[in-house]
Amino acid sequence: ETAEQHAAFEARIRNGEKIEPGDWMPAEYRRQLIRMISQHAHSEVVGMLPEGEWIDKAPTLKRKTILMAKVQDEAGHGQYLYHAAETLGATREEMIEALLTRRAKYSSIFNYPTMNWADVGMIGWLVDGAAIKNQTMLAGCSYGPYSRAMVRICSEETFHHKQGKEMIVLYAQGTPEQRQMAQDALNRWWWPALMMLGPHDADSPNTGVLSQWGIKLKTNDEVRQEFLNEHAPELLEAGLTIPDPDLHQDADGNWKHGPIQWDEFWAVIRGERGLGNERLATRQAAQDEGAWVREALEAYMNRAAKGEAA
Ligand code: BYC
Repeated sequence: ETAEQHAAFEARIRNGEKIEPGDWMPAEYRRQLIRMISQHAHSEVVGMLPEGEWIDKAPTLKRKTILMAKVQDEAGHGQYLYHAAETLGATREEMIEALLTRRAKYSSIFNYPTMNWADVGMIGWLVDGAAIKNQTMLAGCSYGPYSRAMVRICSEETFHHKQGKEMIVLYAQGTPEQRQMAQDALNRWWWPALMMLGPHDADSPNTGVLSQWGIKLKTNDEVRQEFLNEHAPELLEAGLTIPDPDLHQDADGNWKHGPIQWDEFWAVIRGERGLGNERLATRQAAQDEGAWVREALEAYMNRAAKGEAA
Protein backbone atom coordinates (compact mmCIF):
# COMPACT_ATOMS: atom_id res chain seq x y z
CA GLU A 1 0.00 0.00 0.00
CA THR A 2 1.65 3.27 -1.10
CA ALA A 3 1.09 6.78 0.27
CA GLU A 4 -0.19 7.79 -3.20
CA GLN A 5 -2.82 5.03 -3.18
CA HIS A 6 -3.97 6.10 0.26
CA ALA A 7 -4.12 9.77 -0.72
CA ALA A 8 -6.16 8.99 -3.85
CA PHE A 9 -8.52 6.80 -1.82
CA GLU A 10 -9.02 9.44 0.87
CA ALA A 11 -9.72 12.02 -1.86
CA ARG A 12 -12.46 9.80 -3.30
CA ILE A 13 -14.04 9.49 0.16
CA ARG A 14 -13.86 13.27 0.65
CA ASN A 15 -15.57 13.78 -2.74
CA GLY A 16 -18.42 11.54 -1.61
CA GLU A 17 -17.69 8.88 -4.24
CA LYS A 18 -18.83 5.32 -3.63
CA ILE A 19 -16.09 2.70 -3.43
CA GLU A 20 -17.05 -0.34 -5.53
CA PRO A 21 -15.85 -3.99 -5.50
CA GLY A 22 -12.59 -4.24 -7.41
CA ASP A 23 -11.58 -0.63 -6.66
CA TRP A 24 -8.35 -0.16 -4.73
CA MET A 25 -8.98 0.11 -0.99
CA PRO A 26 -6.77 -0.05 2.12
CA ALA A 27 -6.60 -3.53 3.67
CA GLU A 28 -7.98 -2.07 6.91
CA TYR A 29 -11.00 -0.58 5.07
CA ARG A 30 -11.72 -4.05 3.65
CA ARG A 31 -11.22 -5.74 7.04
CA GLN A 32 -13.48 -3.29 8.86
CA LEU A 33 -16.23 -3.68 6.27
CA ILE A 34 -16.07 -7.49 6.32
CA ARG A 35 -16.26 -7.37 10.14
CA MET A 36 -19.22 -5.03 10.19
CA ILE A 37 -21.20 -6.41 7.24
CA SER A 38 -20.76 -10.06 8.27
CA GLN A 39 -21.78 -9.23 11.86
CA HIS A 40 -24.78 -7.42 10.47
CA ALA A 41 -25.68 -10.47 8.33
CA HIS A 42 -25.32 -12.80 11.33
CA SER A 43 -27.58 -10.46 13.33
CA GLU A 44 -30.32 -10.73 10.73
CA VAL A 45 -30.13 -14.52 10.71
CA VAL A 46 -29.89 -14.96 14.51
CA GLY A 47 -32.56 -12.24 14.74
CA MET A 48 -35.05 -14.65 13.17
CA LEU A 49 -34.90 -16.88 16.26
CA PRO A 50 -36.55 -14.82 19.05
CA GLU A 51 -39.51 -13.86 16.87
CA GLY A 52 -39.66 -17.15 14.96
CA GLU A 53 -40.57 -18.88 18.24
CA TRP A 54 -43.92 -17.07 18.19
CA ILE A 55 -45.08 -17.96 14.67
CA ASP A 56 -47.12 -20.93 15.86
CA LYS A 57 -48.39 -19.04 18.93
CA ALA A 58 -49.64 -15.86 17.20
CA PRO A 59 -53.14 -14.92 18.45
CA THR A 60 -54.77 -14.41 15.03
CA LEU A 61 -54.17 -15.48 11.44
CA LYS A 62 -53.49 -11.84 10.50
CA ARG A 63 -50.76 -11.47 13.13
CA LYS A 64 -49.31 -14.83 12.13
CA THR A 65 -49.01 -13.94 8.43
CA ILE A 66 -47.44 -10.57 9.31
CA LEU A 67 -44.90 -12.27 11.57
CA MET A 68 -44.06 -14.94 8.99
CA ALA A 69 -43.45 -12.23 6.38
CA LYS A 70 -41.26 -10.28 8.82
CA VAL A 71 -39.11 -13.28 9.74
CA GLN A 72 -38.77 -14.15 6.05
CA ASP A 73 -37.64 -10.56 5.36
CA GLU A 74 -34.86 -10.98 7.95
CA ALA A 75 -33.60 -14.06 6.07
CA GLY A 76 -33.55 -11.97 2.89
CA HIS A 77 -31.60 -9.21 4.65
CA GLY A 78 -29.06 -11.80 5.77
CA GLN A 79 -28.68 -12.91 2.15
CA TYR A 80 -28.08 -9.40 0.76
CA LEU A 81 -25.58 -8.71 3.49
CA TYR A 82 -23.63 -11.96 3.06
CA HIS A 83 -23.46 -11.13 -0.66
CA ALA A 84 -22.25 -7.60 0.12
CA ALA A 85 -19.47 -9.08 2.29
CA GLU A 86 -18.62 -11.59 -0.47
CA THR A 87 -17.88 -8.67 -2.83
CA LEU A 88 -14.95 -7.91 -0.49
CA GLY A 89 -13.51 -11.41 -0.83
CA ALA A 90 -15.00 -13.08 2.26
CA THR A 91 -16.53 -16.50 1.63
CA ARG A 92 -19.83 -17.64 3.09
CA GLU A 93 -18.07 -20.64 4.68
CA GLU A 94 -15.52 -18.43 6.46
CA MET A 95 -18.21 -16.10 7.74
CA ILE A 96 -20.43 -18.89 9.08
CA GLU A 97 -17.39 -20.53 10.67
CA ALA A 98 -16.48 -17.23 12.37
CA LEU A 99 -20.01 -16.95 13.77
CA LEU A 100 -20.12 -20.51 15.07
CA THR A 101 -16.69 -20.26 16.70
CA ARG A 102 -17.52 -16.83 18.24
CA ARG A 103 -14.80 -15.00 16.29
CA ALA A 104 -17.55 -12.86 14.77
CA LYS A 105 -20.17 -11.16 16.89
CA TYR A 106 -23.85 -10.55 16.19
CA SER A 107 -26.16 -8.05 17.84
CA SER A 108 -26.47 -8.39 21.62
CA ILE A 109 -30.21 -7.77 21.36
CA PHE A 110 -30.99 -11.24 20.01
CA ASN A 111 -29.63 -12.98 23.11
CA TYR A 112 -32.63 -11.77 25.13
CA PRO A 113 -35.60 -14.16 25.45
CA THR A 114 -39.09 -13.44 24.08
CA MET A 115 -41.30 -14.07 27.13
CA ASN A 116 -44.76 -12.95 26.02
CA TRP A 117 -46.58 -12.16 22.77
CA ALA A 118 -46.14 -8.39 23.22
CA ASP A 119 -42.36 -8.94 22.93
CA VAL A 120 -42.96 -9.47 19.21
CA GLY A 121 -44.56 -6.02 18.98
CA MET A 122 -41.90 -4.44 21.18
CA ILE A 123 -39.11 -5.90 19.02
CA GLY A 124 -40.78 -4.35 15.97
CA TRP A 125 -41.19 -0.96 17.62
CA LEU A 126 -37.92 -0.66 19.54
CA VAL A 127 -35.42 -3.04 17.92
CA ASP A 128 -36.44 -2.30 14.35
CA GLY A 129 -36.76 1.37 15.34
CA ALA A 130 -33.16 1.41 16.59
CA ALA A 131 -32.00 -0.59 13.57
CA ILE A 132 -33.63 1.90 11.16
CA LYS A 133 -31.83 4.85 12.77
CA ASN A 134 -28.49 3.03 12.45
CA GLN A 135 -29.16 1.72 8.95
CA THR A 136 -30.49 4.99 7.49
CA MET A 137 -27.11 6.39 8.45
CA LEU A 138 -25.31 3.40 6.88
CA ALA A 139 -27.31 3.86 3.64
CA GLY A 140 -25.05 6.87 3.09
CA CYS A 141 -21.84 4.89 3.72
CA SER A 142 -18.91 4.94 1.31
CA TYR A 143 -19.03 1.28 0.23
CA GLY A 144 -21.49 0.96 -2.69
CA PRO A 145 -22.85 -2.57 -2.16
CA TYR A 146 -23.44 -2.01 1.58
CA SER A 147 -25.07 1.36 1.08
CA ARG A 148 -27.43 0.00 -1.60
CA ALA A 149 -28.35 -3.03 0.53
CA MET A 150 -29.25 -0.62 3.34
CA VAL A 151 -31.71 1.32 1.16
CA ARG A 152 -33.80 -1.78 0.48
CA ILE A 153 -33.45 -3.16 4.00
CA CYS A 154 -34.58 0.13 5.55
CA SER A 155 -37.73 0.25 3.47
CA GLU A 156 -38.65 -3.27 4.62
CA GLU A 157 -37.71 -2.44 8.23
CA THR A 158 -40.10 0.51 8.09
CA PHE A 159 -43.00 -1.94 7.73
CA HIS A 160 -41.62 -3.99 10.62
CA HIS A 161 -41.44 -0.87 12.78
CA LYS A 162 -45.00 0.16 11.91
CA GLN A 163 -46.53 -3.24 12.65
CA GLY A 164 -44.77 -3.35 16.04
CA LYS A 165 -45.90 0.12 16.99
CA GLU A 166 -49.47 -0.55 15.85
CA MET A 167 -49.59 -3.71 17.96
CA ILE A 168 -48.20 -2.11 21.13
CA VAL A 169 -50.34 1.05 20.87
CA LEU A 170 -53.41 -1.20 20.53
CA TYR A 171 -52.48 -3.35 23.56
CA ALA A 172 -51.59 -0.26 25.60
CA GLN A 173 -55.21 0.87 25.13
CA GLY A 174 -56.65 -2.61 25.64
CA THR A 175 -57.71 -4.72 28.61
CA PRO A 176 -55.71 -4.47 31.87
CA GLU A 177 -54.02 -7.78 30.95
CA GLN A 178 -53.03 -6.46 27.53
CA ARG A 179 -51.72 -3.23 29.04
CA GLN A 180 -49.70 -5.21 31.57
CA MET A 181 -48.29 -7.44 28.81
CA ALA A 182 -47.15 -4.39 26.80
CA GLN A 183 -45.63 -2.74 29.89
CA ASP A 184 -43.82 -5.95 30.85
CA ALA A 185 -42.35 -6.16 27.34
CA LEU A 186 -41.20 -2.52 27.53
CA ASN A 187 -39.60 -3.11 30.94
CA ARG A 188 -37.49 -5.91 29.50
CA TRP A 189 -36.64 -4.47 26.04
CA TRP A 190 -36.01 -0.78 26.81
CA TRP A 191 -32.44 -1.01 28.09
CA PRO A 192 -31.30 -3.72 25.65
CA ALA A 193 -32.60 -1.53 22.78
CA LEU A 194 -30.52 1.43 23.99
CA MET A 195 -27.46 -0.82 24.36
CA MET A 196 -27.84 -2.36 20.94
CA LEU A 197 -26.60 0.85 19.30
CA GLY A 198 -23.14 0.15 20.71
CA PRO A 199 -20.92 1.45 23.54
CA HIS A 200 -20.62 5.15 24.33
CA ASP A 201 -18.37 7.01 21.87
CA ALA A 202 -15.52 7.20 24.39
CA ASP A 203 -15.53 3.37 24.58
CA SER A 204 -15.98 2.72 20.85
CA PRO A 205 -12.59 1.75 19.37
CA ASN A 206 -13.84 1.41 15.78
CA THR A 207 -15.70 4.70 15.37
CA GLY A 208 -12.60 6.79 14.57
CA VAL A 209 -11.44 4.90 11.51
CA LEU A 210 -15.00 4.12 10.36
CA SER A 211 -15.88 7.83 10.43
CA GLN A 212 -12.64 8.81 8.69
CA TRP A 213 -13.52 6.48 5.80
CA GLY A 214 -17.15 7.46 5.52
CA ILE A 215 -18.48 4.10 6.72
CA LYS A 216 -20.11 5.52 9.85
CA LEU A 217 -21.63 8.96 9.26
CA LYS A 218 -22.82 9.28 12.87
CA THR A 219 -21.43 8.00 16.16
CA ASN A 220 -23.13 5.45 18.42
CA ASP A 221 -24.26 8.16 20.85
CA GLU A 222 -25.62 10.36 18.06
CA VAL A 223 -27.72 7.51 16.69
CA ARG A 224 -28.86 6.60 20.23
CA GLN A 225 -29.99 10.22 20.74
CA GLU A 226 -32.05 10.10 17.53
CA PHE A 227 -33.64 6.85 18.67
CA LEU A 228 -34.46 8.27 22.07
CA ASN A 229 -35.89 11.53 20.74
CA GLU A 230 -38.33 9.65 18.52
CA HIS A 231 -39.30 6.76 20.78
CA ALA A 232 -39.43 8.21 24.31
CA PRO A 233 -42.29 10.66 23.64
CA GLU A 234 -44.24 8.12 21.54
CA LEU A 235 -44.06 5.42 24.23
CA LEU A 236 -45.19 7.92 26.87
CA GLU A 237 -48.02 9.06 24.63
CA ALA A 238 -49.12 5.44 24.28
CA GLY A 239 -49.59 5.46 28.07
CA LEU A 240 -46.60 3.27 28.91
CA THR A 241 -43.99 3.88 31.61
CA ILE A 242 -40.35 3.93 30.52
CA PRO A 243 -38.29 2.02 33.13
CA ASP A 244 -35.74 4.79 33.74
CA PRO A 245 -36.24 7.16 36.70
CA ASP A 246 -33.60 9.51 35.27
CA LEU A 247 -35.25 9.94 31.88
CA HIS A 248 -35.88 13.62 31.12
CA GLN A 249 -35.82 16.20 28.36
CA ASP A 250 -33.00 18.76 28.46
CA ALA A 251 -33.21 22.46 27.60
CA ASP A 252 -32.49 21.70 23.92
CA GLY A 253 -35.40 19.27 23.76
CA ASN A 254 -33.17 16.17 23.69
CA TRP A 255 -34.33 13.20 25.78
CA LYS A 256 -31.65 12.01 28.23
CA HIS A 257 -31.40 8.52 29.71
CA GLY A 258 -29.90 7.38 33.01
CA PRO A 259 -26.73 5.24 33.27
CA ILE A 260 -26.58 2.15 31.07
CA GLN A 261 -25.46 -1.18 32.61
CA TRP A 262 -22.60 -1.88 30.23
CA ASP A 263 -21.46 -4.90 32.27
CA GLU A 264 -24.70 -6.58 31.25
CA PHE A 265 -24.11 -5.65 27.59
CA TRP A 266 -20.65 -7.27 27.49
CA ALA A 267 -21.78 -10.33 29.48
CA VAL A 268 -24.66 -10.83 27.02
CA ILE A 269 -22.28 -10.56 24.04
CA ARG A 270 -19.90 -13.10 25.61
CA GLY A 271 -22.80 -15.50 26.17
CA GLU A 272 -22.45 -15.35 29.97
CA ARG A 273 -25.93 -13.87 30.33
CA GLY A 274 -28.97 -14.45 28.16
CA LEU A 275 -29.36 -17.00 25.40
CA GLY A 276 -26.07 -16.68 23.50
CA ASN A 277 -25.19 -20.35 23.89
CA GLU A 278 -28.67 -21.51 22.86
CA ARG A 279 -28.70 -19.18 19.83
CA LEU A 280 -25.34 -20.51 18.59
CA ALA A 281 -26.39 -24.12 19.24
CA THR A 282 -29.49 -23.51 17.08
CA ARG A 283 -27.36 -22.05 14.27
CA GLN A 284 -24.91 -24.97 14.58
CA ALA A 285 -27.79 -27.45 14.29
CA ALA A 286 -29.08 -25.64 11.18
CA GLN A 287 -25.59 -25.81 9.70
CA ASP A 288 -25.29 -29.54 10.43
CA GLU A 289 -28.77 -30.36 9.17
CA GLY A 290 -28.12 -28.44 5.95
CA ALA A 291 -24.87 -30.30 5.18
CA TRP A 292 -26.55 -32.80 2.84
CA VAL A 293 -28.06 -29.96 0.78
CA ARG A 294 -24.66 -28.33 0.30
CA GLU A 295 -23.13 -31.71 -0.62
CA ALA A 296 -25.89 -32.43 -3.14
CA LEU A 297 -25.45 -28.98 -4.70
CA GLU A 298 -21.72 -29.49 -4.97
CA ALA A 299 -22.15 -32.91 -6.59
CA TYR A 300 -24.61 -31.40 -9.07
CA MET A 301 -22.27 -28.53 -9.89
CA ASN A 302 -19.37 -30.92 -10.44
CA ARG A 303 -21.46 -33.04 -12.80
CA ALA A 304 -22.74 -29.93 -14.59
CA ALA A 305 -19.16 -28.73 -15.03
CA LYS A 306 -18.34 -32.06 -16.73
CA GLY A 307 -21.43 -31.70 -18.94
CA GLU A 308 -23.15 -34.71 -17.31
CA ALA A 309 -26.10 -33.01 -15.65
CA ALA A 310 -29.49 -33.49 -17.27
N1 BYC B 1 -23.91 -6.28 19.84
O1 BYC B 1 -16.22 0.12 18.32
P1 BYC B 1 -17.67 -0.22 18.42
C1 BYC B 1 -31.76 -5.95 12.90
C2 BYC B 1 -19.13 -4.59 19.39
S1 BYC B 1 -30.13 -6.50 12.98
C3 BYC B 1 -22.78 -6.98 19.75
O2 BYC B 1 -18.62 0.88 18.70
P2 BYC B 1 -18.63 -0.33 15.73
C4 BYC B 1 -32.87 -6.90 13.04
C5 BYC B 1 -18.46 -4.17 18.11
O3 BYC B 1 -18.72 -5.12 17.09
C6 BYC B 1 -29.24 -5.04 13.46
N2 BYC B 1 -21.56 -6.38 19.62
O4 BYC B 1 -18.11 -0.98 17.09
C7 BYC B 1 -32.72 -8.22 12.64
C8 BYC B 1 -17.02 -4.12 18.54
O5 BYC B 1 -16.47 -5.45 18.63
P3 BYC B 1 -15.45 -6.03 17.51
C9 BYC B 1 -27.76 -5.24 13.45
C10 BYC B 1 -21.55 -5.05 19.55
O6 BYC B 1 -18.59 -1.38 14.70
C11 BYC B 1 -33.76 -9.16 12.86
C12 BYC B 1 -17.11 -3.63 19.96
O7 BYC B 1 -18.43 -3.90 20.40
N3 BYC B 1 -27.18 -4.04 12.92
O8 BYC B 1 -31.93 -4.83 12.76
O9 BYC B 1 -17.92 0.94 15.48
C13 BYC B 1 -34.95 -8.74 13.49
C14 BYC B 1 -16.84 -2.15 20.09
O10 BYC B 1 -17.89 -1.36 19.49
C15 BYC B 1 -22.71 -4.27 19.62
C16 BYC B 1 -25.90 -3.94 12.55
O11 BYC B 1 -25.14 -4.88 12.70
C17 BYC B 1 -23.93 -4.94 19.78
N4 BYC B 1 -25.11 -4.30 19.89
O12 BYC B 1 -20.16 0.07 16.04
C18 BYC B 1 -35.09 -7.39 13.86
C19 BYC B 1 -25.49 -2.64 11.92
N5 BYC B 1 -22.36 -2.97 19.53
O13 BYC B 1 -16.26 -6.25 16.25
C20 BYC B 1 -34.06 -6.47 13.64
C21 BYC B 1 -24.07 -2.63 11.44
C22 BYC B 1 -21.02 -2.94 19.42
O14 BYC B 1 -14.38 -5.00 17.31
N6 BYC B 1 -23.14 -2.38 12.49
N7 BYC B 1 -20.53 -4.17 19.44
O15 BYC B 1 -14.98 -7.32 18.12
C23 BYC B 1 -22.90 -1.16 13.01
O16 BYC B 1 -23.49 -0.15 12.65
C24 BYC B 1 -21.81 -1.05 14.03
O17 BYC B 1 -21.02 -2.23 13.95
C25 BYC B 1 -22.31 -0.86 15.49
C26 BYC B 1 -21.10 -0.91 16.43
C27 BYC B 1 -23.02 0.48 15.62
C28 BYC B 1 -23.27 -2.00 15.89
